[in-house]
Amino acid sequence: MVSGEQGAKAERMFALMDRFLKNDPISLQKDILDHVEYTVARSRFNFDDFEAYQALSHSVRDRLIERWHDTQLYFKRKDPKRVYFLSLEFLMGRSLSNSVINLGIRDQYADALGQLGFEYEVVAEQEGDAALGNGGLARLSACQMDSLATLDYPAWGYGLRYQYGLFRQVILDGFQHEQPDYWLNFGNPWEIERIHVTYPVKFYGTVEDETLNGGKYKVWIPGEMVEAVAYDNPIPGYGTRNTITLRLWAAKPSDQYDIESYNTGDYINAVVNRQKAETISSVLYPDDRSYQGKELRLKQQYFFVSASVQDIIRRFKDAHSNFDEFPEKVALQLNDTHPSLAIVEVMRILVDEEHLDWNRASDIVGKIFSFTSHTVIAEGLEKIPVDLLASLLPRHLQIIYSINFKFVEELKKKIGLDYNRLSRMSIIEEGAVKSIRSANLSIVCSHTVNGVSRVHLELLKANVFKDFYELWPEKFQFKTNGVTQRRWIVVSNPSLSALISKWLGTEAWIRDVELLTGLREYAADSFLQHEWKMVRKVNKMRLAEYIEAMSGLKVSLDAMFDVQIKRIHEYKRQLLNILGIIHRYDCIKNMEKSDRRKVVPHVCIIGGKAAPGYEVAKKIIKLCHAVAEKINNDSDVGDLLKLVFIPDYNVSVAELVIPGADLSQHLSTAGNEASGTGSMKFLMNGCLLLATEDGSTVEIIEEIGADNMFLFGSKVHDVPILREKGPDLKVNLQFARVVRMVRDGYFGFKDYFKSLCDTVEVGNDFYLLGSDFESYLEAQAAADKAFVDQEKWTQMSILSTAGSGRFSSDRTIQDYAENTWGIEPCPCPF
Ligand code: T68
Repeated sequence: MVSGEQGAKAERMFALMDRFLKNDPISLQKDILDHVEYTVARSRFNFDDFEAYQALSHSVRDRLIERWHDTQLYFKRKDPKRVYFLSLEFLMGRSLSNSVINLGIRDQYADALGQLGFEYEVVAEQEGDAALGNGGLARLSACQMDSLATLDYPAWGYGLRYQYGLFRQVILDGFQHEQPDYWLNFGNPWEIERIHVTYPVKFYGTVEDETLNGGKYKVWIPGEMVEAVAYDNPIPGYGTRNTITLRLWAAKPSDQYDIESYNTGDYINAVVNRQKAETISSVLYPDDRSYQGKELRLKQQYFFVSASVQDIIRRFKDAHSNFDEFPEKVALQLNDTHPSLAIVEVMRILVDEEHLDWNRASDIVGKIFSFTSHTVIAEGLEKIPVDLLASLLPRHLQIIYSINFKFVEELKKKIGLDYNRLSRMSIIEEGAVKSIRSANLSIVCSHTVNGVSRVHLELLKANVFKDFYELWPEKFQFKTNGVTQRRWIVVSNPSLSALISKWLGTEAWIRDVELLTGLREYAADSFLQHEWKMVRKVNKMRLAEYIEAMSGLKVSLDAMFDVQIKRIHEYKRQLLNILGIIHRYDCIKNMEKSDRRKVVPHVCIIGGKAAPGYEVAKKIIKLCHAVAEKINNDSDVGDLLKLVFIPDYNVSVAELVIPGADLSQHLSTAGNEASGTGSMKFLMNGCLLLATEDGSTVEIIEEIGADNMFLFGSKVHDVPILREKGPDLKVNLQFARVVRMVRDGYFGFKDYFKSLCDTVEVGNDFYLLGSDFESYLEAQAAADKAFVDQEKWTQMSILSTAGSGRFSSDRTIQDYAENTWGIEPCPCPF
């Protein structure tokens, strides 16, 4: 109820406000100049591109905040069931262009800047990437946030605000070096620091018993306390007022603790120690497939889930007093096992702090959590050493033991005393290092377990989660990944976007991407083909300019731009690509000069980061440079073959490279890539795929048709058989020859590459490069043949875009919302 005085105050405030910020050219120009003067503190008569970016982004931020406030207020009023998406990684990339497109004011801003003498593209280029993640998993989280906002779902993202994002890759003499990414150096206009939204997070200490009102409870007396401070990043939806929150937590020293140490007289050391709290959110772990059992990593995981869970429970309690309603209001999504301690934290708060009895708490937990796995291999599953947990989170270890005890007791009733199976399914792994199996904890306590493609789910059911699948088949589902067409077509490829809208006669596909299928009927239309080719050519030109600026290498636009960009991994087989390039080079060298005219020229582009401790991956990067050095300087070859390594691959580099690619390669050994999302971005941009039948590619084939792709290699079910069969005596001679060239030092660094060559020798070739080589070369030849017929190629390119609609994160998110989280859209009215 608003009192008379409050009402009058509200009236006054309203009168003072201009209601909504205006988007006409003069208002925007004034706004930008005001920010130049008052926010950036530069003269409005003298500011550079970077300062223009700062002012522009603050002006956009103001508009985001308006919508964000309205959305949050509306959610509060409506109190719908919300989904909370917990992820240790978000790879957001740049925010400016995405925001102005989603707000529908890109052109207005471009005009306003133009009037002030600045070029929008140049100004937008000033922004650095927010790289708070490693690879596919992290970029998927970012795409899903965009879809959650666009589809009006009442959602929150929760993560960590690392001060250092994913390392910058610098190449010196062909070797990868890592440099810290202190991304907050120049400020970050896309976040809002919420100094009053803080939670204490406890670590170490002891657990004691307490009796209260006749009940017996556990009390955790912490040995260390850290403060979690919220940083909110507004995420605007497209074509809607809804703007949701990505809340990232930063660690700060806590004021509630340590009074004692100040009294010891060692003031300086006490302050220095206090400051150490900040290390928790200081740096992102750069490994994307392995766990290391490190204390800092565990601290990060717990820190972020504890703050998030406290925040979620606080929000629930603001409007409700009975926890039985919790599952009607809250869905918690675990993005891989990294946030799995959230399960234990909810149990701890419900039982120890809210004093619910165990069964009731456990029933609530079982209804709210869902878990998505992103891995296929058993070695990729996270394990937390029990000793580490016992010291860092003593109460959580007790809770896990209790969960496990009850689970195993139930299990015995169902499966009897099959000790092998019981021990495989136990949350606790007994062994040299006794550990908690995070995946088992997540499966036992979630109502749904999702895979990220159909093949992935099949693999989970057959291998790593087999025992659980047999116990609870209904828990297991899959939601094939998708990517957002807003960023991956509209932002990164504006001319293709305009062309699509022109031919479809509508921009509705930006929200309803299935409409892209409408392009199919024009795929053979020569006018569309002509325009399509022009757009692609301009994008290739942009990429060629980038390559030249970066490496000095001039590349021919008539060549096929043949791209493989992704994290460097043995299973992703960049080595297969490089060996294929060596083969191509070798063929050209050994050809009659007159035959060279028939060769389809290739510009091979490889980019990606290797985890700092991953030696084999680093050698692959060096080999790529060594081969490039030889080929690019060989006058026999000229424009027929060039090899470029694009350093420091990240989201904004991808936005530039993908629209300019003719062919993109996805070479994982079948059964190793849970889904793969890069291929979807290429597809949307009309790039043809050369791929193994792995992960989501199997579903892509269904949409695009195998005829419009270049498929090769062993299939998922062949791989175990091939591995079992052992060394193939009929080694492919061409393969043996190219490996031998590397081994013999044809590209230099003979000793250095020896161990890399060993990884693909007969009997040692775990990722089956040798077995797949012949069929890889055939697929390459098929791609070359298709490229010669540009009309046909363009038709295939149009059909690729037309068939890409199923791979939008909008579809994935809608499926999650309806079938996993049970939430509904909550569109904020204008
Ligand atoms: C990727 N996983 C999958 N993991 O490899 C890819 N892991 O097939 C899939 O498309 C994508 O997830 C989205 O589902 C990752 O990216 C990690 O980044 C990671 C990070 C830390 C620890 C383990």
